[in-house]
Amino acid sequence: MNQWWRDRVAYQIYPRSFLDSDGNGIGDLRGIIHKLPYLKELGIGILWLSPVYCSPNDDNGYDISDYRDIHPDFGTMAEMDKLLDLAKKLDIRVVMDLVINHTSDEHEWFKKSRDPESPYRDYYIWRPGRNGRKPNNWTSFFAEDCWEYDEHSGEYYLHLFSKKQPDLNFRNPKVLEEIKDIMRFWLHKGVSGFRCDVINVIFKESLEDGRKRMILTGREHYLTREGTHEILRELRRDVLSRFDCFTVGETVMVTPKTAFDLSDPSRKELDMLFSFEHMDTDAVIVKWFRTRFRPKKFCNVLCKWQTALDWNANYFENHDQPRCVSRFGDDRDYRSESAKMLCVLLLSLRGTPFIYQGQEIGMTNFDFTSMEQIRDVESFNVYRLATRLHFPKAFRWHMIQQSGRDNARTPMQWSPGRNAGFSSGTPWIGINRNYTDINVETQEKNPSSVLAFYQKMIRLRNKTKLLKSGGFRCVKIRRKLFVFERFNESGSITVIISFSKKAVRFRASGKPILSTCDRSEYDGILRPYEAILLQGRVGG
Ligand code: TEU
Repeated sequence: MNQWWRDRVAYQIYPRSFLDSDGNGIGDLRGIIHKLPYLKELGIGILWLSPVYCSPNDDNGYDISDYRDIHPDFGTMAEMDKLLDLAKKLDIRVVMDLVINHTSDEHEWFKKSRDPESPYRDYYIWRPGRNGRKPNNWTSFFAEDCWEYDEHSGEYYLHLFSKKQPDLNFRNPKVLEEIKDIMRFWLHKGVSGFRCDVINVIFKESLEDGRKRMILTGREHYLTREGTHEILRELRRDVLSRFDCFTVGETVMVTPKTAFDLSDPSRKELDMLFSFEHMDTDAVIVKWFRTRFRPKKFCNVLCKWQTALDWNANYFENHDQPRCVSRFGDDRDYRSESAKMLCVLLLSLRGTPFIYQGQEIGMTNFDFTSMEQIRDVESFNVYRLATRLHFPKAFRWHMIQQSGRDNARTPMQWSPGRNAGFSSGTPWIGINRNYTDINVETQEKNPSSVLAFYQKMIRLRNKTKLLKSGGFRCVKIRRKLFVFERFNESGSITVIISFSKKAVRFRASGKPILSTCDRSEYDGILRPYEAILLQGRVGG
């Protein structure tokens, strides 16, 4: 089957914060429909929607209570059908978020499973306590316990995420059949694939105690186990292979080896995956303990993955990560320059590039000043744990400021007008006050804006076979300089990236194809945060 997903640029929408059409302060489907032409103009070919299903929103939709219906805050199924129809007309392929490691505790299945006699009991992982304690010593992704006691049924249930996100039991074949039906429901509606949420933890090989760890005690019993591979192959065989679609897995803690086993075409499991190693280079042990960003370390990891896998899903930010211009660039003195540099880097790598909403205008981390402005369950749990551990208040807030997921969840900044053009009502979360300077409307009028550059770079990538399917070769990595080559039988392009706020010397010949500084010649000196694509190999 034609791997069309390798030729397109993908864009992720976090619907809650994208565009509110009815003034309830929450983004919705009609807002997305209204902006599909904007995405077409940007050059987008794949659109990934974070969950829009029914949900009590304990984890902003990643806790699903009905996989086959749209949350009223987002709109109706008729509007979803309209979105799919218009996207198809614009040749934008829509991908849904498939969150199957867990459901909401308000899903019908879970409510029924609380009755020990129910046929749904075995849809989840229920266990009695052990000598008055929890069934094992595992810890959760959200800095809390991962067993919740249910008075009604006298047992504990497993939740690797929040206690309102009970884990499904994939040892039960009925669960897998339910998931297949949900996938068929959306594929028959015309979606072109799925982003598979934490897909490599779904099969729990054992519920034995884990080796005590700082992070995720117990993970050796569920991280990328053979049972997960078997499930992925079965989903591909029984469902996905019958549709023109693809899957991209969100796969935590994968290595190049385990990533290969999950995503190499020969394995017939996932078509590609989001790895995390490059997103962990500026942290110690866990993302909450940030260290200084080191471009050399970051680029070495990028090179490692570019050569380890035949195909990567490349990303620098998403709804769980801080804004890349704040993290990997310089959002104070060189915001525009470093945002454009990161655009060239992301769109020149081999693999499908994923852009997150707002990244194309250089949106920055939030300017919040207190926990009252925070909305994310993960941040609340981490702040509570840090308080219990007597971390100083200033450090607790610093952790949230640097690493909290709400950095990426403030509303999309459409205009310098009221509420950044996001909503006529009160937004569900605060808007960054820099919206008066950083917004789509202002940048659409400026040919030197970050948005204008993203359009140029995406257009270049969409028409350049070499950038889409060419090979990758690392040429040079220095403390703040990254040079690599893309090549195929017809030629090569040298990509030169500076992470420095100073001028950097790097001798190379070749005609500039595109530069973040609009150059027609390259004189061997890179300006601050300049990125440039040169025709040909380094040194001619
Ligand atoms: O995220 C998986 C996950 O581990 C996240 O906690 C993420 O890795 C971490 O926050 C790193 O910043 C997925 C979804 O992307 C996330 O939004 C959900 O909260 C989570 O699964 C549960 O569904």
